[in-house]
This record gives sequence, C-alpha cells and structure tokens, in this order.
Amino acid sequence: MAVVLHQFRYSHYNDKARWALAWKGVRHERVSHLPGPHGPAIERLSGQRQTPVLVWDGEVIAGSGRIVDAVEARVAGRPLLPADAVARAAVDGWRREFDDTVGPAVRTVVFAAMIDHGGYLCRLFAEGRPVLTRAAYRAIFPLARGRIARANGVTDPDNVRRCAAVVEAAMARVADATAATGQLVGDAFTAADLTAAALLAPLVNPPHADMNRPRPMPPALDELVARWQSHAAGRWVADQYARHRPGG
Ligand SMILES: N[C@@H](CCC(=O)N[C@@H](CS)C(=O)NCC(=O)O)C(=O)O
Repeated sequence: MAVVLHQFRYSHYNDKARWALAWKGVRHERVSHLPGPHGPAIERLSGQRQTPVLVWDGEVIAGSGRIVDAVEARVAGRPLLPADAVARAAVDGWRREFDDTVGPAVRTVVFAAMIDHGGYLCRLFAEGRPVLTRAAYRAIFPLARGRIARANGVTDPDNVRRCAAVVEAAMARVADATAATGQLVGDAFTAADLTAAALLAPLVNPPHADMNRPRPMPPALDELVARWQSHAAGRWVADQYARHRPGG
C-alpha cells in the first residue's frame, strides 16, 4: 500500500487529513509544498490548486473532507462516522458548518494577526527547507504579500471583523455542545470532533508537532492564542489533541 499526503505545514485543513490518517494508523509519506509555488504541481496532480491531496495506491483524493471519508471507508475499526442515522446527520451538520464557514473565518483571523510579519510567515511556510530555498522564498515574499492577503480575506477590515464574529459564535457553540459528554455528538470521538478541533487549532496552538507553531510569534498572534487558549472551547481543542490525536 502506497499512501502519500501532499500538504502544507501547520495548515488546519491539512491537519484534518493528517489526523484521520493518524487516527486509523495509516502509514504514509508526507510531501510538504511551499504555499504559492505549490500551485502548478498540485494542479497537475489533482486538477485543482488546494492542499491537502492524498494519493492512495494511485487514486488521487483532493479535499480534507473527501480524505477523511476515504480513510474511513478504507480502514475498518475506530469508526469516525456513527452508524446511527440521527447521529450521522448531526456529525455531517458540524462538518459542513466547520468546513464551509468556520475554517475560512479562522484562517482570516489568524492571517490578520501575522500578515505584516513576513519573516514569521516565511518561517512557517518554508520550515524544513534548505537554507537557499528559505532565503529565496523570503526575498520574493514582499511581491506575494498582496496576493496572500487577498486570498486569506485580510485586506478588508469589515471582513476580518465578520470572521472574528464567526469565530466567537463557533467557540461559544462548541463550548456549549461539548459541556455534557466532552464530544460534539454522543459520547464517542467522531469526524465532527476531528473537524472542529483541527479547524480551530490555529487559534489555540495545541502542543502537537503538526500544529504547534514556532515561537516567538508576532505579538497580535500571541494575544489571539492566549485569549482562545483560556476559553472553554480552546481547552476542549487542546484536550481533543491530547486524548484523540495519536503521535507527537
Ligand atoms: N475545502 C478544502 C479547503 C482546503 C484549503 O483551503 N487549503 C488551503 C490551505 S489550508 C490551500 O491549499 N490554499 C492554497 C490555494 O488556495 O491556492 C478542504 O477541505 O480541503
């Protein structure tokens, strides 16, 4: 079995895919792409430009939700989707809301706190690359800054405020929904918890090697993380990583 995950480091949609693979114990290779230059290679591979893309024995699966479903379908045991139809509909509802609305809002709020710190962004994006690649990436970053800002919704302050409100509401809902059993649906870990915890992780910087961004962070990002780490939903995210995320 050959499984290859094409990914970005520290990316929350990518962490959904990494989490599903880890949860099911799927051995895989990871190919980290540089945001920006990744486009042509990912497009050749999958016909679109976003990561994550999983290649499983030659089959190309693009998109974190499709990857979670593919891993669930291929690997028995440790189910992420409940058999019960009502519980399954509830899991699907959480997944839809987080994939379509909360995930993009989290990205905007986090990028707004670091877009003016090119050195830090380049460090995040290019971590683990040869020194010359990192230097070249840093040198071209000022030219790419505008496009990165637009792509992540941070050029319009009204949009940043709207996304902050989406994040507030999502954190309140998660805190409320998990208060009774510790999970979003029923009392077992499901794809709803995996999706919500991974997509909220950039707000919390959970102590897991895949999502714990290097320090020191830009001051605005430090403040954002400190605020959400102490919120009930932020503690829930950290707890999901500690209890349900296998590996480092
Ligand atoms: N709906 C997609 C969203 C994936 C996504 O937003 N990927 C971002 C990284 S977190 C990306 O590849 N952005 C680069 C681009 O759009 O060119 C999924 O669930 O996988």
